[in-house]
Amino acid sequence: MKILGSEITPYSTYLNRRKFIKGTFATALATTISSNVFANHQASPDIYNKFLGENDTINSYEEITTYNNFYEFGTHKKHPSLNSGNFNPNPWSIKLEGLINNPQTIDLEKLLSKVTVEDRVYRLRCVEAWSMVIPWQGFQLSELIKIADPLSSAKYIQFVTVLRPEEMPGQQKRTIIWPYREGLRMDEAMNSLTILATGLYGHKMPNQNGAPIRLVVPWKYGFKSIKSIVAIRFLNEQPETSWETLAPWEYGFYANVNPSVDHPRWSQSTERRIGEFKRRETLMFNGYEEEVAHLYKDLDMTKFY
Ligand SMILES: Nc1nc2c(c(=O)[nH]1)N[C@H]1C(S)=C(S)[C@@H](COP(=O)(O)O)O[C@H]1N2
Ligand SMILES: [Mo]
Repeated sequence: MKILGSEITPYSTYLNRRKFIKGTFATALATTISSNVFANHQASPDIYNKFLGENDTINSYEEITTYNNFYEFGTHKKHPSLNSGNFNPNPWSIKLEGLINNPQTIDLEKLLSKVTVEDRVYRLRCVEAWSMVIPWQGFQLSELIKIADPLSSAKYIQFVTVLRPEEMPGQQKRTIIWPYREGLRMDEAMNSLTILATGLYGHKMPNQNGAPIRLVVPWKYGFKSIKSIVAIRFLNEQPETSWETLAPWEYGFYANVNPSVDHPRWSQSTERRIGEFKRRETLMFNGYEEEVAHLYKDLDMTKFY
């Protein structure tokens, strides 16, 4: 696979890159992406303008791959990049189960031949009040849901991360209940913003970012975007999720980015964009209000945080 220059960027080039406006950068990026390993990958520069605001610049490859949350490899931001070298995500398959017409274990390569992998640049807002802008490659979760063909009784989806304590040193400690689990309501899962990402910056997904396939739900706090998924379950009840189980007063099932609902231990009204000094105002639904606000018109968002 072609190695992007950004992986070995000298400091001066890196500083220059940060100044690029999104349009310029997007064009350069799209050219590189055309050599992507995925045969069905479609690079489209327009997507960058479609998903980002005027003030957004894409974070560097270094930032995105060395400042991570992935407790399976440790609890510090540097741990995932330092400790994920022994994780081998090849080959990979995903079990589709529960209230569906087509239960199966689907090989990832086979799945990728059935879906449309495309570029999506999204803001990622962590509940810890930092954020980044990440150029993903992925496909809409709705495409996988169509393959599974859910029964009308399926109202929720649960996602499960792989359990491999021998390759994931963090799983040898009892920081959370393993494996990591997350969930969405069916309409959230079907929303066109919700993707399963298989790469970033034109690379296959790095281990520390959730190789080989992870969820990205850009209007929710980062912990909803579960990594290294091995099972997807269709359920008629709201599923248990790792963080809500651990501390329900701090982390809700919905976890919609909301500047007016604070975390009990800190404010959510502003955030630190990685690479910037001045704090930013946090946007309702992380700036994706137009696309998703209608999903919650009947929900008390202070109660269902
Ligand atoms: N399996 C798993 N998925 C996970 C996590 C984790 O610890 N384990 N951390 C979450 C959190 S809190 C965030 S902010 C994002 C971070 O994604 P990134 O490292 O690619 O930026 O991953 C989410 N997905
Ligand atoms: Mo997070």
